[in-house]
Amino acid sequence: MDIPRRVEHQQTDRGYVPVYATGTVEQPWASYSKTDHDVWDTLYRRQRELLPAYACQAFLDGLDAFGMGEGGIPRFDDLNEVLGKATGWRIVAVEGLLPDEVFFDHLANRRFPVSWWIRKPEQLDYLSEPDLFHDLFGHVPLLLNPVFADYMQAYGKGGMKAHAIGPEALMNLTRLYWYTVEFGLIRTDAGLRIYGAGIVSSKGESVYAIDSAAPNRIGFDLERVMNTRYRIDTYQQTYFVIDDFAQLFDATGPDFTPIYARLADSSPVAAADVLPTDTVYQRGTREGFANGADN
Ligand code: HBI
Ligand code: FE
Repeated sequence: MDIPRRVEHQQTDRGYVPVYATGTVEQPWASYSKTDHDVWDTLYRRQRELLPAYACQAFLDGLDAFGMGEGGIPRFDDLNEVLGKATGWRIVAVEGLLPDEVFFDHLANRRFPVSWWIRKPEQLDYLSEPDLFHDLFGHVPLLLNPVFADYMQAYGKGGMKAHAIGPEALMNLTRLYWYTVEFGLIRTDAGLRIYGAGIVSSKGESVYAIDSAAPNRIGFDLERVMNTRYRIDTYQQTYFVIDDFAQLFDATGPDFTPIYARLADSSPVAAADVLPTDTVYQRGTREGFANGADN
């Protein structure tokens, strides 16, 4: 892909630094190279083969409803036809990670930002920021599920409020996103399954999150999740398990302000810890856990 990612220059205390533009763009579909399409096909095929045994049915149904596996990078306009009719959500193409308040405003208005560029072949198994495959394959299929789609909008509205309250509230809310939308597990009759985008878009973590004896798997509790630190550089040390998407949506019902106030007085829980009050599906062996700072 030879299209440059748009940057703007921002005045900061370190001087005039380039930052990626935060506005939406048109998906430059005609400019994708054969390599770009091949990267999509490789990643899609690999995950589509693996996930029936690991992902929840709602994710698999969403993937098939979009027909994302027809070959080559899907056109956002085609997907928006399906998405708009189903839950009123729309994909918007962006340069990459957005400032929190810009991101929350998109979610609050049923717009999901998807990076328009896709990783290089040499980045197949890891890249440091969300690309088109992570955002489109990982996040968009579940937006066809009405309850999850409502949760994502409620989350965005909560984000706008948290942003107005301050950084501690924002941290609590970012942890909620991390342990649900990105790395969440859900109970099913067939056992625990994945719904988090960060897991389903990763071959290694899809298997690890369900099969490994190393991580904890703990029942979802809103305040426990908001108060738990996380790792951004390794597989998760703890996964939180919801009973169903309604539990997530219901959790966004109450006003979070008193919760933020309570959490401000308590120290956060380390990513690897298990509390006596936890509903424990698995107390992990912690084998292979890297030491070092949780986020
Ligand atoms: N921006 N484009 C994009 N995609 C994200 O997933 C994203 C973001 N900005 C902020 C962010 N996620 C996290 O801070 C969430 O926890 C809100
Ligand atoms: Fe993501």
